Amino acid sequence: MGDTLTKKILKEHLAVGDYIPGNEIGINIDQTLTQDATGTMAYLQFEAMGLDKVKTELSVSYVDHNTIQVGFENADDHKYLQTVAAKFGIIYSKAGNGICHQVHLERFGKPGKTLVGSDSHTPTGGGIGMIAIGAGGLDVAVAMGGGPFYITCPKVYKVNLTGELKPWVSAKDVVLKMLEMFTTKGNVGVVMEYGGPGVKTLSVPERATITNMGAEMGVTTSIFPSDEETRKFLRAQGREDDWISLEADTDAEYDKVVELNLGEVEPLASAPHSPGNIVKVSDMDGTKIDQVEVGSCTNSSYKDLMTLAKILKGKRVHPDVSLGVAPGSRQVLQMITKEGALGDIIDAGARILESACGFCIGNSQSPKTDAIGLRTSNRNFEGRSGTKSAQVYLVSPEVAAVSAVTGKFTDPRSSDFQYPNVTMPSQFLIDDSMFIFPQDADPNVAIYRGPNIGDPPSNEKLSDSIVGEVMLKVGDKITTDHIMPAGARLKYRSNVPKYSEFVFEPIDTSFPKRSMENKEKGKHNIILAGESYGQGSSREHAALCPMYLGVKAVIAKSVERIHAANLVNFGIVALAFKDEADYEKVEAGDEVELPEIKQKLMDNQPVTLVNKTKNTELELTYSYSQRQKEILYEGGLLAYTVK
Ligand code: MIC
Ligand code: SF4
Repeated sequence: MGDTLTKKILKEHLAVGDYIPGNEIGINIDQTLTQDATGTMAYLQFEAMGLDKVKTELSVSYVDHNTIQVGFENADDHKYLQTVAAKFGIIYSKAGNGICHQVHLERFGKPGKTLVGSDSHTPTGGGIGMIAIGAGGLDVAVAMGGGPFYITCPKVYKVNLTGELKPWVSAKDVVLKMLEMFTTKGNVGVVMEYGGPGVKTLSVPERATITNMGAEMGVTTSIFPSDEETRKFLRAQGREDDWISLEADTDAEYDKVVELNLGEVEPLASAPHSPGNIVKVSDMDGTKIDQVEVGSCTNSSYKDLMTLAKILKGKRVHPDVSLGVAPGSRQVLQMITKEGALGDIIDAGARILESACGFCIGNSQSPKTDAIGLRTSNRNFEGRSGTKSAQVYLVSPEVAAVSAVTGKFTDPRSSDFQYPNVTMPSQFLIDDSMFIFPQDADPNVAIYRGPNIGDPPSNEKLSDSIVGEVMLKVGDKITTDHIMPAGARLKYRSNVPKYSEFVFEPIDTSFPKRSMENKEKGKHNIILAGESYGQGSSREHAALCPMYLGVKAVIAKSVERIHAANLVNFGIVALAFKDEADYEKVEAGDEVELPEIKQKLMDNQPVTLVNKTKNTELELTYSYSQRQKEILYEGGLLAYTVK
């Protein structure tokens, strides 16, 4: 029996454990990436490890999230990141150079390599044949220090692509179709491996759109083979030497095979408020819209923006619509500028935004109250746009562009617009002048620390028993945007005490104060949740800030992969109900105890939840590796790593 593509790469990088799906394995990491919003904490933690240099083949620090710079905080963070990069031998990508995933694909992604990034959309690199995985900043810090990165050895699903996309249907619709089939939950521990004759019909940036939004399914990552199309892309980026041919063996065995005929995909949209709420664009046809935003790491490539420009050429954005356009990278912006396409976009009445995350993370372009907005990004969680009542639909650049002109949701197939045929360039414009390459690590660089940069908070060791109160009970699919909002609050990422004032802000603004009061009384805080807790981003602050507020345990029906790892990393125990119906038997405000939890973990015994308010006892389960338990005993990964 042959190997899947995933197995080939993982086996070559295996550092700890046996390749048995479901087992914990440690893999060697070739490349890392960070972005500024998660990066400051990752580098503070890297500094705390006391190493003099990163140990990876390549590490890049991107500045793309917090580029608004209202107040000193963002700029302080950027300077900190720049000096840390110089000191430890990391490439620094300045603000304005573009969104980490798009830029990484263009300039550094290499087939066959492993990449771990402190951002959940790191799997974008799967479009170029990498095993690229999103993680919390602390895991990335450990990988930069040369430590293995731990994952559950994945199950591998094959998505057999056949046929070819019809005009007006794009890669975005393919991944929306995947989301319709697989939904946003229940895919933990899976890698989606694309194969079949349809692969060659998709360019690398189109493949990257698909692997990017695989993150919304909760999979470990998604990957495409590296073929002649990959070679063409790398050649056009002046990097043909980085190409290798890589594909699954023809007799590889998969845990599941699904068929997807590209020719049968039609324009789709994610309806509010989940990327998994898939509707047909044709069913939405005619709905009036207020805002259109084109950009984000999902859809901001040269091809995406040329498509937009061709559709807009000679047309006007509808008077009731605000169209914002954020090119994914400086390379894209330079190319559409030199080719005159930017002029067509401006002539049509678009607002040109910085090459950064911007609207996608809700730090700008918040729509009006009750607005209906179309966005080419990947997440439409309630309130993520900055406007709680806004109804955000996720669509392809084609649907976005046509609808911006008509002023209503429009299925482009039934419109009068001419289909824009965009060909991939044989040569991209290469100008790496907004990277700062450290020729070598310079131990003499002084690290700049503005007042926004605090120390990473520490935790105490796991106590023998957890005794406290259920501070909050939440339902299913709570995202990290609910736990730790970004948008306007993003600028406090480097200041944990301040950022902690906003934990669970969209759900219960009293949570931080109540939790802190309890903590000061010496009580432990416990969170109760439904299914798929911690969906979405990799932000470790969703574990770190609750830790700061004295949260010791999360009891949930299920927890998503990256968040589950972050909880371990910050010494918060995650437990599940043996019987899911028991979720109903515990309420916020209940006084509870997890007696002798430490000993129970050591002995592999089930944990009991003693509910003193209701006078009941419930059984809880967990599945931790020995390594994870030891991290929990130490109170988190940093303490475990430096001990
Ligand atoms: C996101 O899209 O939610 C983010 C902002 O990129 C996050 C990272 C963060 O919170 O800084 C992610 O996807 O991991
Ligand atoms: Fe940035 Fe949005 Fe991509 Fe997150 S999803 S990395 S905020 S563009």
